[in-house]
Amino acid sequence: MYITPIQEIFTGNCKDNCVNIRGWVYRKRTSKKTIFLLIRDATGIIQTTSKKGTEAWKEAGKITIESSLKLSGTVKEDERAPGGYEITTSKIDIIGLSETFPIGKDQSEEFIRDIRHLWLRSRKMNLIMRIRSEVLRFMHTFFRERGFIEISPPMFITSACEGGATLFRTKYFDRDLYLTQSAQLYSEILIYSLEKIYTCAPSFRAEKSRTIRHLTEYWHIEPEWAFADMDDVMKIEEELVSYVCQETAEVCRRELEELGIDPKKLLQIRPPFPRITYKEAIERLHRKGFKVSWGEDMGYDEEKALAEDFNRPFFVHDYPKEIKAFYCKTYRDRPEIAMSVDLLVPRVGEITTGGAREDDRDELIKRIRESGLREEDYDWYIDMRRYGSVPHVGFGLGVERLLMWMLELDNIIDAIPFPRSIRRSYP
Ligand code: NSS
Repeated sequence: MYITPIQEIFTGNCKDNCVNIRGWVYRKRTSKKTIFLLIRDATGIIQTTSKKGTEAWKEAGKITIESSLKLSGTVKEDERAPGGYEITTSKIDIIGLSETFPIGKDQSEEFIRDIRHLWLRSRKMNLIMRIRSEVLRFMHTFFRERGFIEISPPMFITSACEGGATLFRTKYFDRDLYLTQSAQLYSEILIYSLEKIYTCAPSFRAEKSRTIRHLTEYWHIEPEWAFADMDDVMKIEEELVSYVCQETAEVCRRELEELGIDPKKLLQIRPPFPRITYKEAIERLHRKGFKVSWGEDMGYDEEKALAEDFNRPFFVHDYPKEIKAFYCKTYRDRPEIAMSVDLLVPRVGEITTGGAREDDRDELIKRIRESGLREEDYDWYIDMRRYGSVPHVGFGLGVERLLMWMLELDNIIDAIPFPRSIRRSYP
């Protein structure tokens, strides 16, 4: 028996046909002569009517919100129905009757977080998860079309990439290891063989504060490639973000509109993105009344305030080396400046960090020592620089941060099915 996906009915191709659909009861309303069931499947929601006196009416009477069912009937065009089509029901087979579904009018944030396993059925989460899947696909396509090879990095690691403060330590047989914060150091190994690689994997950060843009487990897209410079990093980043926005606006138009997002907003995202130096960023912030001084890192408030000047994605580059990681290359004529670049977007702030990697062994050792790290923890990383070192670059993009911006989400937790934070690791 062919099961028609609900979305297919709205194409108009099923008009006056008998169809079978399968799904869950989304809403139920009873009038004197008709029971209206809104049925949802993975693809959409359709209204069905069961007339008094029929077999279908009896079953429709018994059925409860969120029960699963198979339903057969005839597709009718009807202006009054949501989406312009409804099904006149001839038969209902209840598959699994639902107890009283706890998500009704009470949709307070705390409650919804407690019952994530049920909230993921909501229309909002259905749409976000669909778009998330497509966004990931677009990113894979983008890199593959440019000759980048996907590699799978380890999750258990021996030393920090992004500082000890956010490392998760974990028992590993008779010793301790850490959960990865970034694939970067391992990706750098692979460029000596494959030249252009990327990873799509989780990263873990022991973020102790709860914010709207931090998770303890997030998905990280990280390309790394050889024979490239800072300009190449910014070019690829703006092309990637623009490509993902364009494709999403085209392919996910229906989902975006249902979420209340105008696809035109994403279509406007095109390269080149404005570029300002860290120095200029600090000057702009001073003019806005911020007290941040040269050498200090920018926080969320500063990033948001800067973003108001642009109202679109923009780069901040050339940071003081003290506030950037040990692996950042510095300018030979300006050793206090790191070749590091962040991509910032309105409302969310930083969505990527990247730049050039120190490729000189002696300079790298100096930077490791200056950063208060132990050389022996980075033996293999330093060792690579002895054998045909090359200028190379890379960056890391937080998938949930990107989605948070694109989909205008209030909180990063809605960009991932099972968000982890200091307080939440359930379900
Ligand atoms: O720490 S980063 O700024 N940089 C790195 O990890 C580099 N090793 C990446 C690289 O060059 N290959 O993190 C990169 C991005 C950052 O811009 C955010 O978009 C995202 O990762 N990020 C996060 N997203 C969600 N939650 C948390 N806690 C988080 N931390 C970073």
